[in-house]
Amino acid sequence: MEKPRILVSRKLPAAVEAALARDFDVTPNAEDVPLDRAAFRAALMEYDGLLVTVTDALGAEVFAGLAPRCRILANYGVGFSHIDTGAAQGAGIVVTNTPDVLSDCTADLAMTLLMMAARRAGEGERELRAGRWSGWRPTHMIGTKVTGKTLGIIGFGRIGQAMARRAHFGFGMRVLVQNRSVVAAEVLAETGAVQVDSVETLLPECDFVSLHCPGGAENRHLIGEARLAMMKPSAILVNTARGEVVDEAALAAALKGGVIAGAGLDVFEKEPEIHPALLECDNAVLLPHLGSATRETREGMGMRAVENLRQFFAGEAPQDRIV
Ligand code: 8YV
Repeated sequence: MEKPRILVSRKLPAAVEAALARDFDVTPNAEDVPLDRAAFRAALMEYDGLLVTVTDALGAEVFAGLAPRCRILANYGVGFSHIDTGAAQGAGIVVTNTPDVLSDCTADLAMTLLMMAARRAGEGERELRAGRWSGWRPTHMIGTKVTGKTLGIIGFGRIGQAMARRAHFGFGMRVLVQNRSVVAAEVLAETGAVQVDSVETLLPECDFVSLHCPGGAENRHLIGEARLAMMKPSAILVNTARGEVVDEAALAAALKGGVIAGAGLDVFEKEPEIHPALLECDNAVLLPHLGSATRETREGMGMRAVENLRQFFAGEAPQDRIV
């Protein structure tokens, strides 16, 4: 039997490309340049499956009017707001993602951003590298203590829960969570968290707020001018979820105007473009979407995507099917 034809949209870790090649007729992306809309439309007609990433804009227009050969989009990543899953489903295409394997590393990075913003690590490194450090002094670059403070977590899925464990058991933090559904009592007990009824209840209580909800239209600009104003002037906002969850223009204005004290961002509204006003904020720590960027996790994500493809083409239900 012929192997299914799979197009891989970006260069993947070598171990993942080797695993894919065992079971599939793979077309890799050796140049590692993102495909455009026309290339995706052509690929949908030529391949049995596509392995895609967050840099692939797969909106409804990509699927419009096609009767594709492609039957599965295996997304390399847990977030899938770059895919119009309804349009994919309408074209007869199954969509899968890669949960679990990236929860620890993404939560580690959220904690990294929280610590960097609290302790002004980005500012300090910039000062030192620029040759501007004049030496130790009692009042130099004073940050804020993390241990024992209150952390608010918006979105309490696997990554939010991993963040809560780190904050509560590692840093003795009080953890409040807001989630669209009721979180089971045993999950709250195991993560040291307390659920509150709304974002509005959570924000004024917290010294740090970390976003772990999905992106997409439903959460677009969940944090904007009005909700930033509900936070403490000393508070720090962390976003490792999706850029669109935060109104970047409003955030930059809040950081400049002292409405909140700092921010740590790993995701942006128009990646890889960064809002120019954010670049002017010394109290913002900005990272280039590194949440899952460890060797272990990137390989784990790849193996999980390969497993979804294998299951699908073996006629089984892929374990991480979204639609
Ligand atoms: C991935 C992410 O690297 O999994 C996600 O949702 O944001 C990242 O960790 C990215 O999505 C790769 O496609």
